[in-house]
Amino acid sequence: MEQLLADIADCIERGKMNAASPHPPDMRGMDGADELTQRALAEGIPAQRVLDEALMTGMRRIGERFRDKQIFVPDVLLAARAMSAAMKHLQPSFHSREAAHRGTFVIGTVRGDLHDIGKKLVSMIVEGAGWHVIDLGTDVPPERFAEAARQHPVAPWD
Ligand code: B12
Repeated sequence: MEQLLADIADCIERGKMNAASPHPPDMRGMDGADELTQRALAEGIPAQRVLDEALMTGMRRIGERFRDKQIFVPDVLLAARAMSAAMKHLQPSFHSREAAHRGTFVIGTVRGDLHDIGKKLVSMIVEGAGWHVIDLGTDVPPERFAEAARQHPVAPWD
């Protein structure tokens, strides 16, 4: 179990998305973050552990290496792709069983900013807690946030 989580973290760090992805060359043909995350969940490892101990570990390491100028933007992009491939398998585990929605939650990444992994993660968890999420995407100007708030006014009982 520990080894599988460590392997997923390595795949994120090295940008190994799935078995079909040719990058990195020394991992060609091996399973990637996509397959290993599915395997971890099938083996009964809780989604929260996969997230905390594998995916976030890989992203933290990538962040440190990027900060220390050991790697560059393309490497980070590959890691982000691997992270997204893994995250989609966690979504059902965070999904709410409640039928009633608590309200509407508008989210987006501010203008000039393209980072969206944290936003997707927050959206997934908020949605799982019973909110209807409107994701405005990335590089969103302030007017679009204001417009979305106008279109989805807070209900008097909220
Ligand atoms: C992946 C990444 C990228 C990818 C993004 C891919 C994508 N699709 O998102 C790419 C390669 C595109 C990228 C580009 C750049 N990046 Co970058 N990137 C990162 C990296 C390594 C990881 C970010 C990440 O996804 N973390 C994982 C997620 C899950 O964590 P998170 O974003 O922090 O989100 C959590 C919380 O913040 C919170 N949260 C997030 N959103 C919200 C919203 C709400 C409502 C709430 C309640 C909570 C919440 O919850 C999340 C879960 O815990 C970070 C370093 C780091 N360690 O953070 C740098 C980092 C953010 N990047 C940085 C920089 C400088 C850049 C570039 C300018 C680099 C360049 N020279 O071009 C460009 C900017 C492009 C742009 N215009 O936006 C800097 C930012 C410095 C700063 N403080 O301004 C960082 C910190 C790296 C560094 N140390 O220098 N990057």
